Parts: sequence; C-alpha cells; structure tokens
Amino acid sequence: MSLAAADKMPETAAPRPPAAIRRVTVVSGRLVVEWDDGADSLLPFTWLRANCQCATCRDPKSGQRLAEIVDVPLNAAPRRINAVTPEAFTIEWTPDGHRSPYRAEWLKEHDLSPAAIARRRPRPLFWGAEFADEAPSFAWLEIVNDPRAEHRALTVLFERGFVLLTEVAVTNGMVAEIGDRFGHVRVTNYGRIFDVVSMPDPNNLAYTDRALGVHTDNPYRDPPPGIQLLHCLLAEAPGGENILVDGIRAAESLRRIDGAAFEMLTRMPQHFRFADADTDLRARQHVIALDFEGNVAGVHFNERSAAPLDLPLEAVDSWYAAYRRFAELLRDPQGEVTVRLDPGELLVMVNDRVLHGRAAFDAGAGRRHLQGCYIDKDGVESRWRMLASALPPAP
Ligand code: OGA
Ligand code: NM2
Ligand code: ZN
Ligand code: ZN
Repeated sequence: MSLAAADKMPETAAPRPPAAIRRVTVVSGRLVVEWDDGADSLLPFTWLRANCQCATCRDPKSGQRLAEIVDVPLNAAPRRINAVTPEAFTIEWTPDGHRSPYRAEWLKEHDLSPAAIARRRPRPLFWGAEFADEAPSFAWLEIVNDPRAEHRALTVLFERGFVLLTEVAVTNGMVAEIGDRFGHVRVTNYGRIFDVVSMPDPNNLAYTDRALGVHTDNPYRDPPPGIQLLHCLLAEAPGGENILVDGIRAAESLRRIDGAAFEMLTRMPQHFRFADADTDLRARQHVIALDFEGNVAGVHFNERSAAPLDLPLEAVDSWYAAYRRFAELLRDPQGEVTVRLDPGELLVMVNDRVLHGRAAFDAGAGRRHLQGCYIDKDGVESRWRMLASALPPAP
C-alpha cells in the first residue's frame, strides 16, 4: 500500500522555556503564584505540602516520595514565603516549621488550571475514510536512525491510533524486535509472536482465509493487549486487504445520535471467551469504555469471541439493540480506511481504539503470511516521553 509520508505531521510539545515567578502570596486559603507571562497559579496548601520537594520528603537519588500523608499536619499552612526568585521559592510551614522548596519549572509542569490539566490529557484526533490519503507512514530505518522520527511516529500512533511502518526487513521475528523497541512484547497463549496464516485445524478463525469483520483483539483477556503489531511477510494470495476503523470516533458518534444506546454499552459489560484444547480465557469488558473524565477511552468489539450475554434478563433486549446500533456505525464505509499490506510493511495499532478487519483471501491461489505480537501501552508511552525529553528544544 502507499500512504503519505509523515513529514507534514506537527512537531509536538517541545519543552518551552519556563515562565518566571513574579510574586507569591496567600489569598483565601490558597497560594497564588503570579507569573511573568500574566498567568496566576492557585495552589491548595495540602497539595503543596504533600508534594514537598525537600530531601527529607523525597529521596534525591530515586526521586521517589518518602513522605507519607499521615505525616502531613492537618491545617498545614504557609507561615512565611522565603527566597522568592524568578526560578524558585521556599515555604516555611506552620504548625511544624517544615521548609519546602518549589521550582518554577516544576510548578508550571503540574499547574492545576483547567487549561493545564487539559494539556496533560491529549484527546485523540479522529479520522474516517478520507484519512486513507493522509495516513502516516514511516520508514523503519528512519526511526532507527533518528529519535525525532521515532518520536513523531509514536506521537502519530497515540493521536491517530495507528501507524504504518515501511521498509521493514522481511524476516522471522522482526515484529517482536520492533515490539521490544517501542515497549515490551507480551507473551500470551499464542506465544511471543504468532503467525497469521491459513492452516488446516485452526484454533482461531484468524488462522483461515476467511474474512474477519472489524474487531479489537483479545477482549477475552484482562486486560486486553494495548497495542498490536502486524508485519506482512508474504502477500501473494489475492485478497486479504485490511480495514481500519476509528472506534473511539464511532463511539462518540453513538453518544450524539443515540445517547441511551451509548449509555447502555458504557454501563453493562459484554462477556468474551476464547477456548481451545489448552486454554479457557474469559473476561468481561464494556463495549465502550470511558476514561476518568467521561470521554471514550476505548472500545472492545469482537464478534468471534462474544460469549453468551450474562446480564439480568430485563437488560438483554436493550443491550442487544444498543450493540446492534454501534455495530452498524462501525460498518459505515465512510469510517473505513483500507490498506493492502505488502511484504516489509507493518501496522502498529492501538488495539482498544482502532478496530481492524481483513477481507477474505484465496489460500488456494497463493500464500499469505503475517506475523504479529502484542505490547502494552504504558511502555510505549514511557518510551515516547523519554524520546521527547532527549530531543533538543524546538528553535
Ligand atoms: C488477527 C487479524 C488480520 C489479518 O489475526 O487478529 O485480525 O490481516 N488478522 O489477517
Ligand atoms: N490471534 C491472531 O483476538 C483474537 O482472537 C484475534 C488473534 C489468534 C493472535 C486473533
Ligand atoms: Zn519536605
Ligand atoms: Zn485481529
């Protein structure tokens, strides 16, 4: 397949020069830090004291907290604010005289204004069929040789939910090497890596040449894998195109057009199961999962692995009506990006956001071989932050 090169993607969040502190006062039981950029930070005393940055409260070597909440005096309040400079100040606390240093950079990084909180929770950028022309791809060697390219690729992965890697060596196990660079490969009953090929006695319909409707992988696991990698090694058989759908966008559409259906799928879970001769995996998941703010965090959708619904019988009819409504939205061709992977191409997908499916292929007419693995999101997010912190600041 061919997708647009990603060099038009925006450069992200390069660290800005920290603002300078102008004045520190106490107003109505809160600390007020006035900044030279015109902003004020309002900070509760307990929060400041619980996050004391002194060497007694925080181990200077590991940076881990030593302080425990029960040692923070009730009604801790600033007695004096000392040594105010543009970069730092110290609070001397009553009742116990403890002294806490705070740095401007740290305060800005953890600011509690609604705007600062929102900046720390980036929202996904939604896409539909039109994205086929702009969808991002990165040459693997570019990622290996340039931390900026790797950082951009991971930024795109988190913004869009998938990224295509090209020019990947067509070798056995390469997929796990890439998985271990971005994060940590998760070993499952399918192994460290799995071969998606058509085989005689498959334990999973993935291992046939049938079409697979769009789905998220392994909802029968707790937690399901965060990210899936699929590496194309052979694509001689006619067919087998992959279909990608932005599940979070579809779920947010359902919220707008059928609030009751949306609410049902966020409240009453579906049951999933995978069983073979050695395995009996079962888990419950919300088809639509919400984050702490009530935004859609992800979806769990897999018809192959749906177990009998295990809900109070009065809920069953309306649950299915809601599920059907959502399934219809997921099938909307206007939401589908189709890609035909060639050998050397590798899809990285956020499993609980981007649903993937495949068209049937003809195993009698040629071979098709994908190799896959799963990694968890936290490790990839960690790598993304480490890459960002090592980049030189943008000019
Ligand atoms: C899978 C899967 C896609 C494909 O194995 O879970 O979705 O293209 N495979 O074969
Ligand atoms: N395989 C390819 O979630 C699923 O069962 C999809 C996963 C077997 C690892 C297939
Ligand atoms: Zn302290
Ligand atoms: Zn799959």
